[in-house]
Parts: sequence; C-alpha cells; structure tokens
Amino acid sequence: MSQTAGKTISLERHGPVLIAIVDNPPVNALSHSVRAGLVDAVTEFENDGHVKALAIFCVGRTFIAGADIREFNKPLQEPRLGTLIERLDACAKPIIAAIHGTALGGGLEVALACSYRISLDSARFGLPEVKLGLLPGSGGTVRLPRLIGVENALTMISEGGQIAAGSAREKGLVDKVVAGDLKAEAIAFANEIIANGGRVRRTSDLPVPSFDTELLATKRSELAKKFRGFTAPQMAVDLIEMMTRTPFSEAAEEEYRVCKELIGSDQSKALRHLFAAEREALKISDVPADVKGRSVEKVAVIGPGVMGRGITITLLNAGLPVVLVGKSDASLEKALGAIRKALEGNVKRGAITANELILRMDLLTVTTAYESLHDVDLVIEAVTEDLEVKRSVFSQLDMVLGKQAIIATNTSFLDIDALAASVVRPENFAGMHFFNPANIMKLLENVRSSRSAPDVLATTMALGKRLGKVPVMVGRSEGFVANRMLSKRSREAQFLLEEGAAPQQVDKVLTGFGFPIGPFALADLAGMDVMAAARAARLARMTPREQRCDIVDKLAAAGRLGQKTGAGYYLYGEDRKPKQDPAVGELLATHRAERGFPQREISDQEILERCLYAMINEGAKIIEEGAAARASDIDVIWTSGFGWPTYLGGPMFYADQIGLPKIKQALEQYSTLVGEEYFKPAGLIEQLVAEGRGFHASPPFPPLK
Ligand code: 3H9
Repeated sequence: MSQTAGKTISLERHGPVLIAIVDNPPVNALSHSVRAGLVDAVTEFENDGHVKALAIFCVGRTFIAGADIREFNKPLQEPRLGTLIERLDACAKPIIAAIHGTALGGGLEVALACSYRISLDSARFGLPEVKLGLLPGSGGTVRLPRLIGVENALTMISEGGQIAAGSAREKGLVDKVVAGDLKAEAIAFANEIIANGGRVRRTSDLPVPSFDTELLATKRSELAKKFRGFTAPQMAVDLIEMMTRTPFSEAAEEEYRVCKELIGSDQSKALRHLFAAEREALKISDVPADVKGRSVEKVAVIGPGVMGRGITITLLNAGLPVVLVGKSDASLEKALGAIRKALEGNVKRGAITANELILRMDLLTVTTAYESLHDVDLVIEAVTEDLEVKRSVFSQLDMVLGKQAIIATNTSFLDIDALAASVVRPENFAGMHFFNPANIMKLLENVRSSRSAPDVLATTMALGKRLGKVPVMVGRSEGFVANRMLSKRSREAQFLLEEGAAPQQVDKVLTGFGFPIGPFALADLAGMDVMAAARAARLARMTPREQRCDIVDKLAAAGRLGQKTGAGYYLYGEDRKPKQDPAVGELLATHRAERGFPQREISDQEILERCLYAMINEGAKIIEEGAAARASDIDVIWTSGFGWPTYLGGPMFYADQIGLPKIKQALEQYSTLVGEEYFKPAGLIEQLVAEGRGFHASPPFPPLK
C-alpha cells in the first residue's frame, strides 16, 4: 500500500484497487480543492496500468454532502463539478462510490456518475437542492430517473427528501449495503468486480424507464399545495419532463443552465441565507464555542397546563426522563390523560409505534412534591404568567435543587432580569420560551438574563437542538423577539380595520405575500377571548389610540369568539372555511363612526407595507438594544416560528432586498399618516442608510460569473 498526501484528497493503493480518500471537514463538500483532487485521482487511475478499480471513500462523519454552498457566492473556479462528473462517467475502468453518512446533492451526483455504489446500512441519500431554491446541476435529474425510475426520482428531486440505504437498495440506487468497516468492504467489493471482468456501467447509457405521463400533472398540483410560492419544485417537474424526451447530454446541459440560473435567483439567495443563518444562530455571539453545556439527563416541568404538557411531550419524545409537577393530583391526572392522548394520536398517525408510546410514558412521573426534584439537572417552569406566582415556585425550587441545576422559565413577557433576581443562584437561571403547541412548534427562544452563566446558555441551546427545535438566543426585552414584532403587525392590522380595510382584504394581502394564514383568520383560530385577555394584560402600556382600538373586545362581547363559536372576524360553517360576514362590516362601520375615522379606500400596498415595515422597524430596535445578537437570528425566528415564507429569507433579509433607503422613506411617510410613535424610523435604520449598508454585514451574493 502506498499513499500520496494531498490537501483534501489522498490516494491509497490496495493491490489492484486505488482508493481516493476525501477529507474536507466538516461535511466533505465539493470545494474547489476536492473537485481538482478528484479529477487528478481519476487521471492517475487512468494512467496507472496496475490499478483496475477506483473507490471514492470519505473520512469523517459523511460521504460528500454536496457542492460547497459557500462557493456559490464567488466566481466559479475550474474544474467545475460537471467536469469532474464527465471524467467519472467517461472513465474506461470501473469506479465505485463507498458511501456512509449522507450522499447529498453534488455528492449523490458524484456517486451516480460512478459505475457502482456500495453503502453502509445507516447511509442516506438525497438531492436536497430544492431546499436551497436550486435544482441538481451536475447530472442528478438526468441520471437518477434512469436508475430508479421517473416517479421515484421526481419525488426525491422535487421535494428534496432523503431515502435510507434499504430503500436505496430496493430502488436500485445502491448495489450493495454493508455493515461494519466500509473501506474494507469497498476494497473487497472492488476486487469482486475486477474478478468478474471489471465491467464499466454508465448510468448515462441506460434508457429512460417508461412511466405514466399523467404523473407529471398530478405531481405539479401536489407540489403547488405543499410548496406554495416556491419556484424550484415546479421547475423540477419541467426538467424531468424535458429529460424524458431529450438525449442525455443535451438534457444535462439544460439542467446545468437551469441550476446556474437558480443560483442567481432571489429565492435561492434567501434560502441559502437561512441555511447559514440557522447554523449561525446556534452559536451564542459572546460565548466561546468551546464552552460546553452542562449535562442534562433528567428534567422537571413545573405546571401541568397546556404549555407544560406540550413541553413534557417534547422532552419525552427526545427520550428524557421528566418529572411533571402540579399543585393537585387532579390537575396532574388531567395532564397525564392529555399527554397520553396526544401520544396516542401520534401512534394513530404512524409517527411512533405503540411500544414507543409505552417507553415514553414510562419516562414520565408526576408529583405535587418539590422534594422529588433533588436530582434533576434542569427545571422548566411553565406556570401562570404572574411574577408573584413564579417567585413562589422559584423559592420552593431553591430549597431542593442541586447547586448545578438550571432553572429555565417559559415566560413569554415577564422581565427576565426581575425573575433572575428572585432565585438564589441567578447564574443558573435563563429562559426557554416555547411556543404553543410546544410539541409541534419548531421555534425556541432561549432567553439570557444579564446574570446567566455562559455554560447555562450553552446548555439551553444544546437542549433545544436535542429536542429537535430551532433554538435562538435572545436577550431581555418585552415579549422577546417573535411576539414583540408580531404585536406591531397586529397593531397595524387593527388600525387598518379602523381606517377602512376589511379583515378579508388584510388577510388576503398577507397570505398573498406568503404567510400561511392572515392575522384575522389566525385570531379566529386562537379565540377572541384569548385575544381580549392578552389585550387586557397589555392595556396599561398601550398608546391612547391602541387603547381605544377595541374591536377585539367588541367581537368578544358579541360572543364572536372565533372558530369555536362559528363566528369571529368571519363566519364558519361545517367546513370551517372563513366566510365574509356583513355583521362584522356593520360592527366596524359603527366603530369607525364612534372613533371618528372616516372610511377610506386602503391600497394593498399600504396594507403590506404597514404590516411588514412596522415589524422590520421593531426588528431594528431589537438589534439596537441587543435583544437579538444578529439580524439573521430574527430571520430564523420568523421563518421557523411565525410563518414568514422561507423563500423570502425572513424580515431583515427581505428589508435588505427592498433596500433600507426605501424602507426608511416609507416609514417616514407612515409616520406622517399614522403617527411618529408608531413609525419613526429606528436609529439603526437611519445609521445604516447613512452608511449605505444593510442589516446583514456583507451585501451578499454577487451574481455567478
Ligand atoms: C448542490 O450540491 C448543487 C449541485 O447539484 C450542483 C452544483 C453545480 N457546503 O448542518 P450541519 C457546513 S447544492 C458548505 O450543522 P449536521 C454547515 O454550514 C448542495 N458547507 O451538520 C456547518 O458549518 P458551521 C446540496 C456546508 O451534521 C457544518 O457544515 N447539499 C454544506 O447537522 C455542519 O453542518 C445540501 O444541501 C455545504 N453543502 O448535518 C446539504 N453543508 O459548522 C446541506 C453543510 O461553520 N447540508 N455545511 O456552522 C446538510 O443538509 C447538513 O449539513 C448535513 C450534516 C446533513 C450534511
């Protein structure tokens, strides 16, 4: 065996088998050095008469996970991925891809261009480009259908999902699935191929398998519903349709052209921004990466209400033992029943097995006694939003918890520093703000107090990830980030009704923008009684106009509590679809007359700008105050929590795309129209406009050359 040292590619000789080893941490992306190294490896393989088969093997946690996304923002450097793929395809001796971890995107395209594929039984395969607003650009759409059939390939390419090794073997994507030492297995497999004559198999030589052409139309309408507003999934169907009637190399060229076009598209820029933003959000800006979180092996949840139950289910789903604490046996019985029912629902849907349900319930104990919490590592407090109630819980916790145990409050608007001041060890205190329903919603705002210890913050982030959430660290601020920005959008939606807009107009504008549901249909879902109670809680801190803008109270007083009473802003029949109700029009007309607002025509543009720019302005204030560490954290919060369409990158990214000078000008215009207290541009916006910058540090994404 001999070895040639290379930067990211090294070669090993095992008799007649040459192995090209890819070592490009963290995920062996196809950076320039990997592409160039693999092209050199193919050249060496072709020129060396002693070696009869080449295997591509990766070290580290995964096979090649795709093109290097970071390079999309730079001019393309030869050899491009297509060149490497052509070399693999044209090689006169067999090449084998040896796959572990995930073969994704360009990584799978490399594997598809090889003669054979062998994988570990734990490996996974996918073409996730659509998730980045892209489509495969190096043969994925022309090779995969030839290998696994048009229908299977269309699903993988248009939805971006992954398949496991077993399924990949069944579909014909992989030739052999093995367990144990992949490198040794790949060498043995290569020797077998050599012994059988060293046959080269080119996917590009295969015919396109026949398929039912109706499939394309069915898929288009499915995708239109599932990925409303996304461009790439529909284009995937176009590409597949084209490849079924176009010669291989022509179809491959067209695929590359489309991929290049998509790399420069706004949707892809937004989705790539979010890919990076979600990973950046995991890093706490002022806590070094080597600060490790504390070990969390047992958790307590205080409060068996709706939030406490959802949080408990989330913890159980992650395999964590949970002690749920309530004030009475009756409340705990009720919570136990509700938790079991929710998990049974998961069994019915096939999300978990009946046995997994039993295992989860076995992890749960309920108690009214705080003494039993002496050995928990972390407590999530989810009791009533009342400072005194929370303080009394903390004093009981302080008496029993170990010195390293963390207390995390699920408060959604109380002052985190005031809460921290009421515990014995404020350094062990932070917030973990889950959103209802806590077992479903992905977003988790972890909240730092001014005294939280760095390793406590690291623990809440690591736990969030372990729970399958999208955790984002936020700072002290009323309502934190998501709800604080939402409250500005809600305020404007109410003001717009008051000035003459109809609920259905506002909802239509916002769903047309890309939100899954409009603010008024959402309020009907939440319940007007809940909305009225939230309003009452904030009333003292509202401006006089907000206090007098009491449409919610009027609807609630009229018994229009939303979907649950069949009427709210809309009327609901059996089908639960919102229908316009003249009675609401009358209620609004009376309200306007009482408050002295003449009815006026309000344009869709004004609705959109007032709702979105009010949020963006608040986002700027949040950054200014340090309640969010980065503009991109706000983008992650809004796309993972509150339905901001991911293909628009989040509010702060969107603002940069619109251009801050234009946003500032609109804010000034609405300052005059609605009031300075609502629309005066944030100092940060003024500053960034003066400096010619945007919220995001670099003006990203120069066009691809
Ligand atoms: C493509 O291939 C296009 C081609 O068809 C055609 C081209 C012409 N590049 O997610 P993690 C970084 S498009 C660069 O936390 P995990 C990531 O930013 C591509 N960097 O790990 C992070 O960096 P940091 C198609 C990448 O174990 C670190 O790796 N491929 C890339 O939870 C760890 O990432 C995809 O879309 C990349 N491609 O999950 C795959 N991927 O530590 C995208 C990751 O500095 N990747 N990084 O924050 C993934 O889905 C996951 O990263 C993976 C690992 C499942 C691989």
